[in-house]
Amino acid sequence: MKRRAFITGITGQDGSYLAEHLISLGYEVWGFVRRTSLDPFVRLQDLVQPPCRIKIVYGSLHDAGSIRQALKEARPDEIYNLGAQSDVWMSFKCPDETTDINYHGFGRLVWEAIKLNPEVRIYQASTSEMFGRTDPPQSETSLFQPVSPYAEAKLRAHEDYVCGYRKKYGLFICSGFLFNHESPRRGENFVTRKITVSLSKIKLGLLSSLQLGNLDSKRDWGFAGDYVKAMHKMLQQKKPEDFVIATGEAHTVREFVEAAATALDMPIRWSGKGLNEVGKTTGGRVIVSVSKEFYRPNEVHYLLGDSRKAQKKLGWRIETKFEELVQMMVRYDYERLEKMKSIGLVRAHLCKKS
Ligand code: NAP
Ligand code: F7E
Repeated sequence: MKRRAFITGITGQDGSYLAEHLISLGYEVWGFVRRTSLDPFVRLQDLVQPPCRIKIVYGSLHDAGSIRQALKEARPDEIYNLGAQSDVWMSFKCPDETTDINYHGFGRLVWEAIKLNPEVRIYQASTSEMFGRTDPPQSETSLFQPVSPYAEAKLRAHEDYVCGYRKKYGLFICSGFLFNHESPRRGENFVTRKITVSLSKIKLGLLSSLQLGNLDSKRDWGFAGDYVKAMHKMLQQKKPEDFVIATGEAHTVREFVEAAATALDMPIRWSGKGLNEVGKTTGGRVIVSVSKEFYRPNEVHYLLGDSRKAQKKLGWRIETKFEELVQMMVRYDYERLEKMKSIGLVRAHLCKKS
C-alpha cells in the first residue's frame, strides 16, 4: 500500500516542492488548505490539473476541529507541518496571529495526530531564525536567541511539542532547522524574490528603481527544491532527531543584488553609506536605494549554517550553488515578465511592503 503523507502549508513554496518530491517517491499526498480570497493553488498548477495528483482537505491551523476532521480522512503515516505565518517582518505587526498559527497551531496538529495514531511520524518546520543573535556558524548545539515574534513562536513550538512531546510520549517527531531557502516560487515579500522581480522589471523598463532595507544582513541561501528532500530523509531515520539544513556559505543582501544584476547583464556600482547608499548602473543611473521602511525593529544580522550532521547521518547534499540559484530565479522572472509585457499584462510594482 502507498504511504500517506499529510502536508500543512502545501500551497506555499516548500509545500509545493515537497508534494512533487513525495509523489515522485510513490506517496499518496494529502494537502491541508485554508480558505483564501484568491486562488490558493498557483504553485500547484501541475498537481491539481485533472487527473488531480494530490488530495485536498480544507481547514486551518487556527481550528482544532478542522485539523481533526482532515486527519481522520487522510490517515497519514507521515505529517509535514509547513503551515505558518512565515514572514518575519509581518510577525512584528501581527504577533498574536503568528503565535496562534506557528505555536498553538502546531500544538493542535500534534495533539490531534497522536490521538488518532501515536505511531505517526511528524516533521516540524523549525528555522535558523531561532538562533537569532548567536554567532555563526550555527549548528544543532548552538544557543537559541530569537529576536522576533516569528522566531519566538517557532522556538516555543520546538521546545514544547518537538522536544517536550518526544520525551514525554516517545513520539517520532523532529525539527529541521532550515536556513533560508529560495526559488522561483518564493513569495515576493522575501528579499531574494523582491530583488529578482524588481531588477527584471527595471531591465524591461517597467520599474525605475528598487528600495531595500538592511543591505549588510547576511544569510545562508539555498534552493528550496534541495531542502525538501532533507525533510523526507529526517522522517526515514530509525530514531527521531533534529537537523540543521544549510549550504555553509553566507552572502549579504548587497551581494545578492550584485549577483542578480550581473545575471541580468546590468552590473551595479555602489556609493554612499547607510541610508544614503545607492546602487547605480555603469551609466550612472540609480536603480537601488535604501529605505528605513524596510528595516526591522530587531534584526538577525548573520546566519551561516553548519549542516555536517545532516550530510553524515542523512546523506543529504547541497545540489544547487548560490550562483545557480540566483540565475534560476532571475531567468524565471525575466522570461515571465518579458512575456507578460509583450501581451500588455504586466502590473506596475505594487505599493506595498515587501
Ligand atoms: P510560505 O511560502 O509562506 O508558505 C506558508 C504556508 O502556510 C502556505 O501554504 C500558507 O497558506 C500556510 N498557512 C498559513 N497560515 C495557515 C493556517 N492558519 N492554516 C493552514 N495553513 C496556513 O512558507 P515556506 O517558505 O514554504 O516555508 C514553509 C515552512 O518552513 C514555514 O513553516 C516556514 O516558517 C518554515 N521555514 C521556511 C524557511 C525558508 O527559508 N523558506 C526557512 C526555515 C523555516 P496560504 O497559501 O493560504 O497563505
Ligand atoms: O529577509 C533583509 C532583512 O524577509 C532576509 C523566512 O522564510 O528565512 C526567511 O526569513 C534579510 C533580512 O527572510 C529587505 O532585514 C533587506 O535580514 O527574505 P527575508 P528572513 O527574514 O531571513 C527564515 C529562515 C525563515 O524561517 C522565514 O520563514 O533581508 N532585507 N531589505 C529585506 N527583507 C525583506 N523582506 N525586504 C526588504 O526590502
